[in-house]
Amino acid sequence: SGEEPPSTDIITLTRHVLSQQFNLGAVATGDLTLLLTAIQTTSKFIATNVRKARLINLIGLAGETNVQGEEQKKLDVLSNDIMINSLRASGKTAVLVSEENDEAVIIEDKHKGNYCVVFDPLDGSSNIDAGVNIGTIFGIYRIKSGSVGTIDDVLRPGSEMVAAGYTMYGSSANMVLTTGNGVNGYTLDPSLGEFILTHPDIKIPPRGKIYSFNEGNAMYFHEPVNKYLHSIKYPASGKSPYSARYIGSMVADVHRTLLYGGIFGYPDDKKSKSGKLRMLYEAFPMAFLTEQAGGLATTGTKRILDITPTSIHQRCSVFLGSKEDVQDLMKFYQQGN
Ligand code: AHM
Ligand code: MG
Repeated sequence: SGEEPPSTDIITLTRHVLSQQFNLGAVATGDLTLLLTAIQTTSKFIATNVRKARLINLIGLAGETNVQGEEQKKLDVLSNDIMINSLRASGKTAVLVSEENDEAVIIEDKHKGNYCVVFDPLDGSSNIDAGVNIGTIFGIYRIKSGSVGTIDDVLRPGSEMVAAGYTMYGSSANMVLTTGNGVNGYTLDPSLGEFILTHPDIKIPPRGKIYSFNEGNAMYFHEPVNKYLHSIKYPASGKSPYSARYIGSMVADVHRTLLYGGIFGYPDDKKSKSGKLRMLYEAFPMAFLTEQAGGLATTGTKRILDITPTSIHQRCSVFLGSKEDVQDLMKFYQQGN
């Protein structure tokens, strides 16, 4: 009896990404690995502060002054600041787009690198006060050759992203990442301060049993969506209806969809003409991860990753998940035409 000795061959995120980059041979300079190291640091910082916030009641105090007379920052502001500072300091970025900033951040020459990062520093913030899972979402483009770094480097189809991922802050912090060669999940080991490979080569089941929509919007949904939802709630006799699961935190809803299968949707509707989710830093990264895990991501009629955005905070309709479930949904759109 007694404890098992610890493994002395742990695969950290950095080791894993480096090994994948080695396989690319001459193409890899290590720059992407360094950039991902900066992103990991921001996720560790945010994970720690999400936890602390619950203890020291940081939440909701933005704008008020504490005993030292310093301004308290809300978690989303804090998360945005750490990301901008770390990404700039990495020396690997040229353009940053954040949900928290109206304008893109163009990195000055001294710190300029070859990558552009689009991100939502803390998504699902309406869930913070209830302690529900929240997350950071990011996508990475390489600047176009010859470019000095402008918003044109990010107004490109999602299919041109070189990497994308998210970190979910829950009972543990989980980072899920693709560099275009499958999807891997890593869990933060707080004692080591390292993300460790825990979910290698994530594949979405081809069909699931769960649907994840804010069905409270059904009165606004377009007909194909309501017909699809009806079909899974009232299936042909002998079949079981789907289960509903909706957290309202995209990272958590997509994380469950990647692991268990099923369909997540945030459609455009009669009220929200372009839907709610942001194309660059919500839809694209999640669509990239979903496709890399063997699933599909569509607006209902178009592959999400094929769209070319025309502005950085543009929204789009999103359905993603198990291949067969998303195909079933798309059939209702085809019938509607
Ligand atoms: P946010 O960026 O303001 O946090 O909004 C994005 C979030 C997503 O995490 C989630 O999928 C969606 O909004 C939920 O919206 P709703 O509350 O309308 O269902
Ligand atoms: Mg968001």
